[in-house]
Amino acid sequence: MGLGALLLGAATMGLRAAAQPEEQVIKILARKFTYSPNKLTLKKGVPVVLELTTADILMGFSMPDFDIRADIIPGQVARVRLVPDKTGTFAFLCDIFCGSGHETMNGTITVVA
Ligand SMILES: [Cu+2]
Repeated sequence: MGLGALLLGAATMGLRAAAQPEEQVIKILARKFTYSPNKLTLKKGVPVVLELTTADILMGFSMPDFDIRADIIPGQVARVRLVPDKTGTFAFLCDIFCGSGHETMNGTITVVA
């Protein structure tokens, strides 16, 4: 969290904006009934932006352990910022019923120190 807060603070103040490392963007494509990728590894305290898109119908993205969720609307990009503040392996899942197979639509994010 410390490093993330520092970076964010500097970026907010506009200090040497060009020299700031850009936040890592991770694209996740949802489709019946999978996410691709469905396994990610992140570093604790390092912010990332998840760019969520769907290849077919409306999907959800829910990660209760980090209190984030989004609708993934066809034709749009849903952006979710995440700063993992704890280590472990955490599940994400589709929380909008999308058909037979919806129940198995999930993945994990592993956060390492
Ligand atoms: Cu679903």
